[in-house]
Amino acid sequence: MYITTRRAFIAATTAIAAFAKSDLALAQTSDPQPATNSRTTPPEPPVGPSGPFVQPPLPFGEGDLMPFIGQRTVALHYRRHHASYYNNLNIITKGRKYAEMKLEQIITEGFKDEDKSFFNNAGQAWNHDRYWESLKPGGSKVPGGRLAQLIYDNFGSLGEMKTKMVNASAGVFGSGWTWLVQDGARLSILNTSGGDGPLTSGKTALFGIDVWEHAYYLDYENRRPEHVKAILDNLINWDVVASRLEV
Ligand code: MN3
Repeated sequence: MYITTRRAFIAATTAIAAFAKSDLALAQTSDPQPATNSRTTPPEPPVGPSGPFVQPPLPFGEGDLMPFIGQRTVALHYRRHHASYYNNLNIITKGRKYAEMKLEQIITEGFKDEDKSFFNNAGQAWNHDRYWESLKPGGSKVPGGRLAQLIYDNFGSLGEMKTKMVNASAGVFGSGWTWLVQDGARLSILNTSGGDGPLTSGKTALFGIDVWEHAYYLDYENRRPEHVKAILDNLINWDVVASRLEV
């Protein structure tokens, strides 16, 4: 009994020491950022080759989507998750045919070849590029022009479209995305799994909401629909969404 307890004690103290050490390392490698909450801003991800794939800059400050998406969520999401897909791509495409391709081409070629690591990393790089672009602090209120008309024709109202999208997002099992897509005069909601997106089904992606847990867990815990609704009501850049409509 004594040995078991002592072993457990040693295991526990070793784990605590290792955790404290990694926490210290995290704090020491962090770059200075304006503090918008009490947690330390995460360090940059490990750097692979710097090209040929380059992660686009965020179109807003990391704290600008508050209170709907927290500063730490955006920092982790952009600097760790999104950056890692670019980093991985630069590593795995070295010397391969994929190094010469655009992201869209890697997604369609990688899908055909069932080359999942290329497909997933290019897919996630592309999905996130478009995700950040379609968000705007304060949103742009409501869609106008042809986009508004198409939403009306296909869903009856903007409110109904949002409700359908929130409900659909709850049905993504595990990690994935919920999209508003266009196919001619038809708009619809599409769920995709993992790093997949609308390109593989030939649909035009108007915008997608990331429903991987890393996108919302720090702010909303497991309340995914609440997060999706907050984005739809407050952060969508409808002007960017309208600019993606195919004629
Ligand atoms: Mn993500």
